Amino acid sequence: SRIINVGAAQLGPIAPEESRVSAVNRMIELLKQAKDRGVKLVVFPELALTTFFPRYYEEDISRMDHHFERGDMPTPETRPLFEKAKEYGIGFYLGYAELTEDGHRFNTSILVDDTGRIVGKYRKVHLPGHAEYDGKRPWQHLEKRYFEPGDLGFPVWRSMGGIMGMCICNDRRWPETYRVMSLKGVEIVMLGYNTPDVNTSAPEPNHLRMFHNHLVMQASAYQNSCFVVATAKAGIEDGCMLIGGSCIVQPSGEMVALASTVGDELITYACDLDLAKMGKETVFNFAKHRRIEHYGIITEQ
Ligand code: CDT
Repeated sequence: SRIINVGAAQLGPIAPEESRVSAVNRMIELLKQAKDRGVKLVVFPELALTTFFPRYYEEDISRMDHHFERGDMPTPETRPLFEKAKEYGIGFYLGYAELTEDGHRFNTSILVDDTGRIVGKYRKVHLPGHAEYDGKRPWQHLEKRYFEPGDLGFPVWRSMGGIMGMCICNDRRWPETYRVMSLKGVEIVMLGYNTPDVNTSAPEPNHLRMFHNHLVMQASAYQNSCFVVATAKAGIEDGCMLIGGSCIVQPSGEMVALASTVGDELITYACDLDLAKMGKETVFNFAKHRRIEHYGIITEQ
């Protein structure tokens, strides 16, 4: 067996006026808990340093730039998180808004290994929501306004004894996300999310938000024989409720850890990566069983 102790470090709401320093201190507190529980890899949420700002409209998108990180990680405000994680020997996934030197904006996550080295970067591919102000919604979901679709694809990285992949929030609803990574052998898919408890684009009972959250990740973990470690930013942010439900799913599709609050909370599980290998060598042995001659339409317009 190849066991890696993994944590999903859920964050409660981050108010619009809350500083990055405060958000980082909250994450460091969760890291301390992770260390006490023998965790080696922690997943933090999407856009973990700020409030979920795509709910606000600005005509001039540069007026949102204070929510973005410029230049290389770690920034001065995030450096204490990197240092603490390195001291504890814990790797982590961190989501943040990225503004590149040449002016591109992405919804990004990075993977930092247990020695403090940044081993991977991912930029969100499936941006949900809309680009223009929508007066019919109680609040906006303007990811298509503030971010460009990710340009890095779905890489995987050999790190910390496993094959690691990342995606972000809405990506988890798309089977291609997992399949592309699992074709590269992914064993742990990490993701952070900010999911409002109301679907403002169509009438839908609120309870379906949590159902769909777990449905897609459990089905995808099974169909791709991988672990999924999913971490919410949860609770009421400036009047907008974000679902919790952070969880760890094993390759059988079973949920093996589940958050019980909508606040700062660490959940953990000892993931045996050989469980992922088993599925990849049997039912989901892609080389043996896929019938790609029938799949062509998937990559056509
Ligand atoms: N952050 C994010 O991607 N949230 C979406 C909300 C979908 S409704 C616009 C999600 O998939 O949870």
